[in-house]
Amino acid sequence: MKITAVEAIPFAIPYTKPLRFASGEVHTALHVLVRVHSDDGVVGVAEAPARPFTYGETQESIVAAIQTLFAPHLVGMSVMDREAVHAVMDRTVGNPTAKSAVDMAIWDVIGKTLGQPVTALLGGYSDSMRVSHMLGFAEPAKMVAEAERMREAYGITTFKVKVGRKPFRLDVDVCRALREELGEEIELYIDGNRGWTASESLRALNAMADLDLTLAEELCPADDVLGRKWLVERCPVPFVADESATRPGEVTRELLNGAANAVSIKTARTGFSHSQRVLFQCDGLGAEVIMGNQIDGQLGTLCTVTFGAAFKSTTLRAGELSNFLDMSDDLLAEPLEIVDGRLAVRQVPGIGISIDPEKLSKYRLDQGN
Ligand code: MUC
Ligand code: MG
Repeated sequence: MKITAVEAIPFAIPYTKPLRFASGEVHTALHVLVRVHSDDGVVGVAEAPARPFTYGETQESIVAAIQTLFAPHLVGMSVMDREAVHAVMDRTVGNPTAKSAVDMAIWDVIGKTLGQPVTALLGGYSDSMRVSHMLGFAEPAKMVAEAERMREAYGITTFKVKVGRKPFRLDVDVCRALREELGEEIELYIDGNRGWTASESLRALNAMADLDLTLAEELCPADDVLGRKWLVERCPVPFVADESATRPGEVTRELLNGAANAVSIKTARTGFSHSQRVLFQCDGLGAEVIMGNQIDGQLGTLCTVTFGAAFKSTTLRAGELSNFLDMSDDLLAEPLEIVDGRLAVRQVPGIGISIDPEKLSKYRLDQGN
């Protein structure tokens, strides 16, 4: 079970509908496919999405970190020695998606080697999760139309609305239009990606008091320390830390400082190993969790549901598992399917990622394509 090679393959797949939000926008999935090979001939697979606006990582920096900083030390280590693998990678600060893809690819090797689904090794709680769809910035009528299409085509009834533009009237109007057009049955929550100030956030929350929002995520920057604490004390629903709580230490700090009382878990940035730490911290402290989306492709989404379905507390809320639907294509040989608003885990050894070789050669960027 020794690691013999770690590959980092950059690829680019355009979005048919770019996702826009307060801290950036994504037009092309510039991701890195990570493959960990073991001496038993097993190959584990995962992907790292470059999110420069959130973590400062680019596609090039992810490839470089894996190839030059991590791989030379990982080759020769056992895939079972996950803590030792992390100790090696954590000598380097940052690079969360690069580290997480390596972590998840290693879990994939373990699952395939043992003949067990990774979701079962992690916790085995459920076989699927309810899906929440993120609605990126657009004109209010377009955001309503997208939500209607998602409900119609996939049975999705939970929506995370990107806010953080102008609270009055744009963001508030979008949420109101969604509630009025889609009715009482849908669940709505908001994510500001730090776009509002603390006082704007509270005004907007008050203006939406009748809309039955269920969560508020990163409405203002966590670095506005006093303003953020003031807001969280007054927020009528759980306040979710996303980009302010990207690793276990930050999660503890944000929760104990009163800067949040719920946490978004993203396997793209904490893999499976550190997502466990984040989840168990939250469980122990009594903070709610939600499985978030790092604008993942199908590989990343499969990793999210693999983790999210494995535990009770991650299945209490719908996971953000549908934005791959806006990509023009993907690398998976068997595409993911959302049916009746749910996404199933794959009950096969490993994570269940099988790469279509033709698609990989079409989209990879490292072979003169
Ligand atoms: C989200 O929940 O914020 C957008 C930026 C990012 O870091 O993740 C996405 C979705
Ligand atoms: Mg967020």
